[in-house]
Parts: sequence; structure tokens; C-alpha cells
Amino acid sequence: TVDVVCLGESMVTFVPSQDGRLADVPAFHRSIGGAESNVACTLARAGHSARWVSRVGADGFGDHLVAAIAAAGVDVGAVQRDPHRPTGIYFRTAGERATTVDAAPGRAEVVYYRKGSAASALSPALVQRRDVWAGRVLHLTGITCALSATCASLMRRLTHREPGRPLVSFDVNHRPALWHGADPWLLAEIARGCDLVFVGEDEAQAAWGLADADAIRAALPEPATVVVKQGAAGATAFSGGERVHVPAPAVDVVAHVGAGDAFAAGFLSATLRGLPLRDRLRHGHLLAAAALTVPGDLAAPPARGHADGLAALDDTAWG
Ligand code: KDG
Repeated sequence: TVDVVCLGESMVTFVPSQDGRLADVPAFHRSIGGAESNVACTLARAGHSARWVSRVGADGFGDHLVAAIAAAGVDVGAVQRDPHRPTGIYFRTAGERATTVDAAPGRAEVVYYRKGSAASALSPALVQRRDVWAGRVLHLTGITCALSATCASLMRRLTHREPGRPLVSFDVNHRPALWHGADPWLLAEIARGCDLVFVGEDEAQAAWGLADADAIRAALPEPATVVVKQGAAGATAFSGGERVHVPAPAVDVVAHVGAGDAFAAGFLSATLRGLPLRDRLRHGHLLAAAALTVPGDLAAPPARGHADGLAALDDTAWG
């Protein structure tokens, strides 16, 4: 069995050649993005087996996405090609600045061209259970909930508690630009059907009006583990009766994009290795720090022995 199956839309991403408003950027270069494939790529580069399940168009952007994700060592054998719908693409600003498109202050300006994309047609009929239950972990995110009605049904089906399913991991990933007034409480409903939930304190505030880690755990009692990310302050995990807070290492942030995915990958990697909760958080922070200090979505994770050494530093090194 594969370690982790990640399901969700990936897009070709256009990264600007310079800082500033999208309105002023004259040129972009091609990259790839997609929260779930980011997690798959980071886990594969960290030595785990990972599969990405999705759909792309039968177009050049789809070819590029599949090739780039396969090149990271991810199994792309279950990716479907849609002859009628295009591969999604998106543009974002390079710097971290407030924007009118994505309401969260300090975030990059993001414009998606993904409505009617190949991945938005994902549905319970198109996704075989054997493909997504094949791993020890199935990793999903809330982005899929917002892509279409069929994607939302698929998310409900995949997070239904059933015997024999793998550990279901869910990163809330509330993207205001995708919700268009739709009720983001769907994200909480989906989270309740999962075993491991990642959520930022800022997004829980924006989506659900919940103020802090304890309020979030109180609203999500069902998942065995809930990890609340608190930005530069660190992260707090609740698992069984445990409540563990680990401060984040201080880094000079280049771009936030991809950091949440890297955190999830680090936490999942340590989970697959059976490490204790505190170490799972530390591995999340280490991989997030790597992603925060590069402009793109993906950073090479530190080698396992190196990451283990950093995670073993005593508390004084961890804030
Ligand atoms: O987490 C990074 C993702 O947000 C980015 O790669 C694009 O998947 C994406 C999305 O839908 O925002």
C-alpha cells in the first residue's frame, strides 16, 4: 500500500516577474500549484510513497502538471484526462499584500480561472474507492468543497465514517475567493467526518467566527486529532486528552503560499513514522519554514536525519 493518497485540483500557476499589483505585472513565469499535490510532492520528496488523484484537461497545461508532479516522485496513474474541460490555471502576486480579491489581509492577490475545469467535474461517480482508499492516509482539503456541487458531494462521500477506510486527513484551506457568499460551515461539517484536521486560527475566525484554538477544538470534537495553526506563534494540537503547543521557528518570510501544505506534509510524515504529537508539530513547522523561505509553492524538505536533528533541539531553540 501507498503511504498517502491526496485528492484535489492542481493548476498551472503564473508567478509574476516582479512585486506589485496584478494590474501592473507585465510578465509571469509558469509554475504549478494545488494544495493536495503540494502535500503529495513534499511527502514523496521526504521519502514516502504518495499518489495524487485528480482530473486535468487533455491539454498542454494538463500534460505539464502531470509530468511535474510525477517528476517529484508522486504516483499519477489514477489522474484522469477530460477531453471536454480545460485544466485550471491561476495567477497571484509575488508579494504579501492586502487585496480586494482575497479578503485576508497580508495575503497575496489571487485570481483563479478554474470554473468548469476538468477537476471541478470530480464526482462520486468518477472517483473509485479503491483508488482513494489504497493508502494508509487519504488527504483532502476544503478547496475541493468549493469547486462545484459534484465536488462537494464527493467530499461528503469521502468523509463519511465507514469501516475499513484509511486515516482521513483534512486541511480546511478556506479560500475566500472561492466561496462567493456560500456558507463555509460546510467546511466544519466535512471536518467533523475526518480523523485529522488542520486549520489556521485566522481561517477559523474568517469562516466560522471562532476566536482561538480551544474554541475550535470545542466546535470540532469528533476528529481524533485537531491541529490549529497560529501563524508565527506556532501551532496547538489536540489529540485524545493531550493539548500540545509548539512555537514556530522564526524565519524571514518570502511568501506564505505553500507553507500550510508543507506543514501538513511534515505533520503527516511524522504521523506515518509513529512519532509523538510534539515531534509531529515540530516536523510540520520545519517543512513550513522551508516553504516560507522560497517564493514558490514547493521547497525541498530537509533530509530526514537533518529534520530529526532539528526536531530534537531542546525547547529553548523552539521559542
Ligand atoms: O496552498 C497553496 C494553494 O492554495 C495553491 O497551490 C493553489 O490549490 C490552490 C488553491 O486552490 O488555492
